[in-house]
Amino acid sequence: MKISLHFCALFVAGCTAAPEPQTAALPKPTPAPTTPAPATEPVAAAPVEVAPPPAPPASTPDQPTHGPSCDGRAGAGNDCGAGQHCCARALVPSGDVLYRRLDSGPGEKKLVRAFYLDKFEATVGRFRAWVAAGQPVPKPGQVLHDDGEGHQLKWPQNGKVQDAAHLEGWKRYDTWTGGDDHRPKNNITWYTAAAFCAWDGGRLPTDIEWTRASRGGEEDRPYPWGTEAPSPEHAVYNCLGDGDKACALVDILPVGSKSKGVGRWGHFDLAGSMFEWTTSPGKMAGADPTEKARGGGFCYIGGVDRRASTELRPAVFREDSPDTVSHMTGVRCAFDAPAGDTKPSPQGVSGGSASHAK
Ligand SMILES: [Ca+2]
Repeated sequence: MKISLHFCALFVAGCTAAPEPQTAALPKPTPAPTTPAPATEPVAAAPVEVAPPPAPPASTPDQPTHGPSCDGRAGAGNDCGAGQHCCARALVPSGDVLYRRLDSGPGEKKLVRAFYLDKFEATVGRFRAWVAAGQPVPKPGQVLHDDGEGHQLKWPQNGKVQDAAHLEGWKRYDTWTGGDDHRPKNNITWYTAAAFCAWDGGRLPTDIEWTRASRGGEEDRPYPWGTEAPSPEHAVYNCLGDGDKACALVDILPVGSKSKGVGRWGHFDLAGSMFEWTTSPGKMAGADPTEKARGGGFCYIGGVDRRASTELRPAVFREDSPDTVSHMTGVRCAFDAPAGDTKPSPQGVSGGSASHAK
């Protein structure tokens, strides 16, 4: 099934005809396997170890806290989302979310501790900074996330990331070679995403954290921006990035292009653009056969597949092997919030991230 859809995508030129993962970490597309097993093993990068993340410096609305991924190059400076910092983070204050697999049903109320979340999906430029730094990866056994309740997520003994030669994917939609480093980086495995965030001083958001940001927490929004029906003003979806339904690389817009679709706490592109890898604490990374990615994708809806607009809802996810790469999947990093740091970000402040409560 996947194979036929894939070939359909190649020759009908419709990204939407291939909603399934492109399970090959190769520059050129190959038919996907019919089993969940990873199609290829990403090649291990040079074993550069991640230094312990530095303590986050105090930030102000004009000088957001950020890690080494924003080194000032294109797509990694003050040039994302109408002049905001590409590494700007916004606080998601502690509170509840109704967590449910689908939109129906009451859901299960979950308390989420305060955390920071990148306002933007991680750009190509930020990944170039990671490559320039030697593609650091965590040490085996390094704690990637501690939820404070006895659950830790650790980097495994055999954790592999894509090396620089394997960071490009299906050329047709490849942002790595696409010429605009303000686009979100796609074609990354879960491991590559997790290593990138760890190097940047953060981690992957948990699936529940991501859902709280996207639903606006207690407001339980049907869409990140609220209740208004989706339109191309809200999100990058349905291959409408360039205003035309034909699917192409130009439909993947620079991050932060849809200010009308910003979430309750200032996050862009929570619906549409890329699916974003998430995780759950309390295990060894890669121990589960699949990981979830939420909040995409730029070409997931419509076309041959004709999925409904409800696909922009926070409940939508894809579940892939952590070795999977897809032209529709990228990442947005999360960061632990220091104790007492609970003030939401001021909205509408250029480059703003949350102020740190003292
Ligand atoms: Ca997204």
